[in-house]
Amino acid sequence: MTDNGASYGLIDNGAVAVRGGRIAWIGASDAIPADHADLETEQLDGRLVTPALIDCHTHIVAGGNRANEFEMRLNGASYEEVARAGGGIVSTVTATRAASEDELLAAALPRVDQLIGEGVSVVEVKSGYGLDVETELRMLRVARRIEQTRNIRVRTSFLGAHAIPPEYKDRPDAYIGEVCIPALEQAAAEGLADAVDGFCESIAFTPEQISRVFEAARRLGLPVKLHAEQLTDQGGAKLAASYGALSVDHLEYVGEDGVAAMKDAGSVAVMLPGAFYTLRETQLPPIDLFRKHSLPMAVATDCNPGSSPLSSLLTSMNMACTLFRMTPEEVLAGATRIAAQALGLSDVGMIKPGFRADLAVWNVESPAELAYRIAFNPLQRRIMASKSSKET
Ligand code: DI6
Ligand code: FE
Repeated sequence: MTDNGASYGLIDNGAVAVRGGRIAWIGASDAIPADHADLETEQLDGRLVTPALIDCHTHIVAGGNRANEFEMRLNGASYEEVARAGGGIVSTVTATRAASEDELLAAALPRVDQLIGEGVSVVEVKSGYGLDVETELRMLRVARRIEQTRNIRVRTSFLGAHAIPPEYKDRPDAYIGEVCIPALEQAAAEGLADAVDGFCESIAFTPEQISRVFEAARRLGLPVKLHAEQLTDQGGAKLAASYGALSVDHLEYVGEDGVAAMKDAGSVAVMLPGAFYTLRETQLPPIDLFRKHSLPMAVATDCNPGSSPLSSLLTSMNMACTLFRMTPEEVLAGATRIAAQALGLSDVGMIKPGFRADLAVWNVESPAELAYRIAFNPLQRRIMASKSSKET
């Protein structure tokens, strides 16, 4: 899966040597170096081995669900009627505020387990349904507890600038100053945030408001990422790039100037076809522009109760092919090597000496099968050698 390598970097009849939870060697099975002869061997019987998958964009910790408004809309209710019935993102905020840490954890785990069952080794988890200091921190604590409860690695993103809570309606600037930035400072002080995210959109925050949050992130030494150009072009990609963003996510409405700025900044474009599908969006992200600028593309679930109630990364990969016309090789890189880059991780997402030995073993004949089937999971097993052995 290296950049500009052979197709998928595939090795026929390959072997991988693992020591202390790290990849020690990879090559042809008839060429295993003598210094690995002492290792216990395990036959995978011709199965495909890939890096374990990485879901680099989720809102997997959230209270309640929005099946009722899904049903209301399909029975003809208007957006206003849904909103009046307490629907939309605010309903998830209300349910999240009302839930205890244990309840939020219990609700998240079945979704996490589905990802693990598909060979996922790292999941990114955002806050953003608390929108008050206490609940934003609670969401991040739950995210950390996922890592203690399950054999998976978690990266957290503070997303206080996700929506304007009802008590700050029409006062977004006051929300940023009085709630969002203080919550971020506290999250950073408690080591709860690995990155800082925001939602730059006509229905959320302006570039000016987001840049106040990013200035705070910079002071705290935290990397940034941004939901941008999902519904309209607000110039969010350029703003995020000016802060050296790890990734800019969604991007259906991004223009070439935003793409070029992201390329210069080394940012990843994160594709979220689950939200595109659920919202029945028609504006496609400009995949050809990303290719033209060699902008790395990741693929993630955006697992959330509103716009993407999806906890299958394999399905996201299928959707990215069928809806966005990405290639099966692009989506596999997008859910491994490039997803790692989107999280600022440099020792996962490839099977490479020194990298963590987190692998997925698949019952398929070719890698394209991973993205080809719909709602079918060919995982034979996931190997998480790096988490089970002592980290050195
Ligand atoms: N973009 C989205 O699609 C979700 N958040 C975001 O920033 C929507 C979240 C929700 O509707 O609950
Ligand atoms: Fe999102």
